[in-house]
Amino acid sequence: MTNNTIDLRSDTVSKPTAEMRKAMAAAPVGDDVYGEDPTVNRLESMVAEMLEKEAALFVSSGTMGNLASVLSHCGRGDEMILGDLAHIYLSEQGGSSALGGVHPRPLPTAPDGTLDLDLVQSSIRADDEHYPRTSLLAIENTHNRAGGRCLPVEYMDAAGEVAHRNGLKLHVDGARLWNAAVALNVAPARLLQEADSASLCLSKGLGAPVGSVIVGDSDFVKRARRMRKILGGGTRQAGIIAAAGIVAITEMVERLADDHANARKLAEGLAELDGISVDPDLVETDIVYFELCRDDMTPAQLSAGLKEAGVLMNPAYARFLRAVTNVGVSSDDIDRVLDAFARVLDSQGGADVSAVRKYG
Ligand code: TLP
Repeated sequence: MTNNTIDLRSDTVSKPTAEMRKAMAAAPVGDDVYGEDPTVNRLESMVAEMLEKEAALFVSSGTMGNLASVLSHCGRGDEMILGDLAHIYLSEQGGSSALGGVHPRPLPTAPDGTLDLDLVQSSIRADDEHYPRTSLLAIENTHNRAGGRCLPVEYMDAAGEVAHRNGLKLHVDGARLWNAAVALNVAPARLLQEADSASLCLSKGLGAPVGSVIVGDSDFVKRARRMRKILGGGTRQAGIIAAAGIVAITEMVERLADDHANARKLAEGLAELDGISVDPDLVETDIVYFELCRDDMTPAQLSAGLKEAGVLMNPAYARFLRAVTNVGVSSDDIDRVLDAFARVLDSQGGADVSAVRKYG
């Protein structure tokens, strides 16, 4: 990869800013398993306050955040309702069933990332010895596989209402909740008003090198802290990385609007190209899924051709590829990406696909 490479594989590839590196070098630290790391404590209380929840917990990744949350809500044999395209269901190794014995009940995900709440209601099990106990509803905002779509406030509230009316908890995989808040122009706390827990990533669009934060009430966070420990996530002088997280939540949220504008610009440019199908109006945040509609080129060949032209993006599923804008990609870069596309689509494939990695 050269310095000129434009990396659209994910927003996870974003690198820490100079300000983050400075804050990391200067961070006061202590042993966080003793609860004595002042920088971790500060990050946790800032996030809890920002999201209007009683408490927060710094964890190593979005996967750990979701897993610790699900296992803090559900016992072995409990059932969790979630979408069949949810990241928790598709891309986290089935950790909640592998490690916690939690039974997943996947429901169809609508194109806008929502679940039909009538179907959620009718899928909740009756109290019968044949059935698992349904104890959790998990939703995702923004929804990755739905193309970064935002679930609006009304839907978030309604999901909480269905869950609570039936004695379930609501967990939100908010890996990109800040993107949703910026795109919807609403406070992130408002999106989580009815949520019992949420996991938010610092190391995606916000650019921190490592980490996620989970939020909820104090009892939940106490259970999640124990869960984090058994998952091997009790870290020590973690203030070094939490310091970058503090910069992320204070300095990097508003600029997500630039990533969203760049994603829209990319989608609009792609929509003009023969052989590519995408609806730019559905691009609400930083993620663009688009379909390659050509018989003479596979998504892996397109990806490999783009790589030779200095642009990285991954094939996703079927004939779809995914591009994710991020802090390392400028509006001018999007022009370069579109030029590269025009050139690669003009060629007849033939690029070496052996190193292409699939996402999704
Ligand atoms: N998504 C990643 C990876 O799956 C490759 C990506 O590039 O989009 N929830 C959602 C909605 C996510 O998109 C992800 C990561 C996670 C959770 C997990 O976060 P990490 O990678 O920090 O464990």
